[in-house]
Amino acid sequence: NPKEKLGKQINYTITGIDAGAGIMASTQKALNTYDLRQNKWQLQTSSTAAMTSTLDKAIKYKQPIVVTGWQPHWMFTKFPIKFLKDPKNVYGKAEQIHTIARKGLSKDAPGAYQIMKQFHWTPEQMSQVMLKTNAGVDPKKAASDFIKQNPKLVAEWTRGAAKGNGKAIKLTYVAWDSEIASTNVLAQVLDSMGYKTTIQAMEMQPMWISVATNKADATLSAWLPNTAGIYYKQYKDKVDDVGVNLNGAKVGLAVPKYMKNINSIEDLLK
Ligand code: PBE
Repeated sequence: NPKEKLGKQINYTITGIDAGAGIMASTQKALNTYDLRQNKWQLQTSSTAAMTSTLDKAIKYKQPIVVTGWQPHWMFTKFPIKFLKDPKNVYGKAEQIHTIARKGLSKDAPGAYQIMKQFHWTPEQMSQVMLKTNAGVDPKKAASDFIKQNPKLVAEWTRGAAKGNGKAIKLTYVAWDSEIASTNVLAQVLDSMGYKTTIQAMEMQPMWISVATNKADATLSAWLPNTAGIYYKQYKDKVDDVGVNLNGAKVGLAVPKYMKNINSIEDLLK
């Protein structure tokens, strides 16, 4: 019934993703900060795949829905959705994605370290790879296509870096679409410079632990300052923050654009 309050129409439910994601912790905070919890709102745990499929269905039938949303991600390309304003700044403004290496990598593999330092790209470039993967192309193939199509960029990433001569590099990542893209691209760039790179997907906490305890060489999956902030705070003295690999990421709540009256998180109480 479209005349009902929004909350009632959608069972006071925000459709979320996996429990370990930073965006879930931020959304729990938002439920408190905006008094949503008091007003019956709750956050549903699911997965990125389930969330985007629920969103897809809602949009097909023009039904209201509120989801945890972030960029870069193909959801903003495929679906007509908008971020809700966050006047109390729970999610933070822009996020950067950082490359985090184990301490000692710069000495043990200076060439690989230099490539990691020089590896950064734009949300548009990352989205090209993500959209391909979302369309069913194997992530490795999507990454190698990107590399073939962007020789100048790859030359900037590898400029002046020492060759690997078969040295093993272990990258760890969380299997988000964005990091599947960046990790596969960097792995192939490292291999093209003579490194032997393996990539391993993990949950967020084990990933940070493996870099902090020298079990992995690096990760490209650190959304900061907010989304992975609790892990960064915990491990920052035990890791090497190499730098930003992507600028202009964003995290928040999102709704379809046809929800014209809902433009801010505060509007959820309407
Ligand atoms: N994400 C994508 C992650 C960071 C990258 C927004 C789902 C998170 O919430 O932890």
